[in-house]
Amino acid sequence: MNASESPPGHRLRSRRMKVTIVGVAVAITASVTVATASFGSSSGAEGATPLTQVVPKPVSVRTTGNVAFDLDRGDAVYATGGSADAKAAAEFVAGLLRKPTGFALPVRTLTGGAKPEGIVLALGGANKVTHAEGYQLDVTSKAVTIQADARAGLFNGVATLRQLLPAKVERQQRTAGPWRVQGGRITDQPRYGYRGAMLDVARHFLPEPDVRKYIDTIARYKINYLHLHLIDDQGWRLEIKDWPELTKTGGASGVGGMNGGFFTQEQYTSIVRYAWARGVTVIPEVEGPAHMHAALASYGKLNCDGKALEPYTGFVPSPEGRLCLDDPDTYELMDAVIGQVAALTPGPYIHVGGDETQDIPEADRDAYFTKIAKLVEKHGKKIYGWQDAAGSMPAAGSMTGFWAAGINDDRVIAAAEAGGKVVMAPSAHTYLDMKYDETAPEYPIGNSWAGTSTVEDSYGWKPEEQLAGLPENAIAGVESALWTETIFGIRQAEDLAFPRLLSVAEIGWAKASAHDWNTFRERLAAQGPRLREARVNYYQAPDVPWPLGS
Ligand code: TNX
Repeated sequence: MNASESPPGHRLRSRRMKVTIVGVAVAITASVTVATASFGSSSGAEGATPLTQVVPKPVSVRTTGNVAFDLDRGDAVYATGGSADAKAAAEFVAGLLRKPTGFALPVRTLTGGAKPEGIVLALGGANKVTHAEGYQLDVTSKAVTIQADARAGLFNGVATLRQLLPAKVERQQRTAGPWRVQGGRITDQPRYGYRGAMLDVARHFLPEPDVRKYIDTIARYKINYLHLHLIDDQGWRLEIKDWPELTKTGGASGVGGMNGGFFTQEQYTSIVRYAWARGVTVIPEVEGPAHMHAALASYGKLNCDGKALEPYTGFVPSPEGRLCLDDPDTYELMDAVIGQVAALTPGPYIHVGGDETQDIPEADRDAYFTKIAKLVEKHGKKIYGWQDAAGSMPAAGSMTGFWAAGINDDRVIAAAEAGGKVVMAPSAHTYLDMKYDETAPEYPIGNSWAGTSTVEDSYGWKPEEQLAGLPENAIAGVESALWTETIFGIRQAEDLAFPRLLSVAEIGWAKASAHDWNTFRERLAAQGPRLREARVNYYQAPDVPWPLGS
């Protein structure tokens, strides 16, 4: 519906009928009318979020001065006919908007001649967007049209639209409009195809609703991969059929003996589906050959001496958590785990760990990952591992997670030169478990071995400058990591992740020339009320000018 064309009195009249007995409310409504009348003639977009306020920053934004779109009761969400992807994006956006608006927002098929009123998800079409993740978003008085060439582009367009609607759109209860979007056009595509968020559910288990909430938030900022750290010394968090002790014994607790738990295969599948329905692909991590104390405590036969370890609840890595590298049982376990995880995961990658394996002789490390790589290939997936495993995994088609210079650098570079890709997750900037500041209110949550990290620190880095000699075209993208040794539950997780994860999202999405802390912190501040409305906990970092009350 048309904000600039529709008589403002129309909307106000119906609202006034609802509030006739509340004199004060009538007076407020009247004063809004005056405000709209006095400024509205020059701008039909009164009160709308500026198109420039999006995080991560879009490639190009053009505002059409006095045009705005108002989502109304009679509007629908249209999807290109015959496309399951367009329908999925349409269902997603309709599902988001129905609760706060109270509108029916039926999903309809887009037909050739008709001029739709509402939200349009158009796949393909005349104005081709050339990047698989790119989109074009056009706002006229009649419709918001998101055009893309592929599913991912549509979901990225939807993430942008969410931020252009008023912050109250994030509410879970029905709320009065207007649901106004500034007129104009955004044309956008990412710098990198990989924008990941790693979540450690092993150190302290985070149950399904917490993981879903995390997915909801990362999807708002166009993060397209959720890397789930499912296994570590302190906990085994995924049911593996025929190996019940892994979760019974290995999943019973976490750091400090707290927060045990695990996902059944059904729960894991439902997380994978939930993520995909929001444009996020799950990458499961099967750790090894170190950080495997939970498995070694679950089965005696996995230990070189045949005796099960006591479960480990310490904070630092277990000194005993190394698999028995020559034992066939080790590879029987890994075949079962990788096979089952691959079958449950539609995404292309399996992460195979490699954390803290530098003290394993290189030949042994190579032998282990050669066997693991064969299993990953046998089960139809691509291999992803921490930089410690670089050079031990076959380079072609692989992905390496870089977290600090000085570990295996030559092998990381050699793998990149031989066709492997590298994900940049420098711990000093992207490890979300680092404290913001030793004295900040969230203390004592968080680690500090990579230093403290302010929001500005999380934004102030360049992927191409982290490892001298790394070919730039080998960089697949960026990843933020939230390790949970110090974290209990989603509120603490969110406090550390937000807003810093938004910095990493922008570093990964926006082109290098667009990175600018001073304008970013303003756009970031505008996310405060949105996160608040969505009941996402975030740290009110002093380096960001949060609006009053957010
Ligand atoms: C490093 S860098 C780790 C994790 C810890 C984290 C704590 C890397 C691959 N591993 O095992 O949880 O530090 O900040």
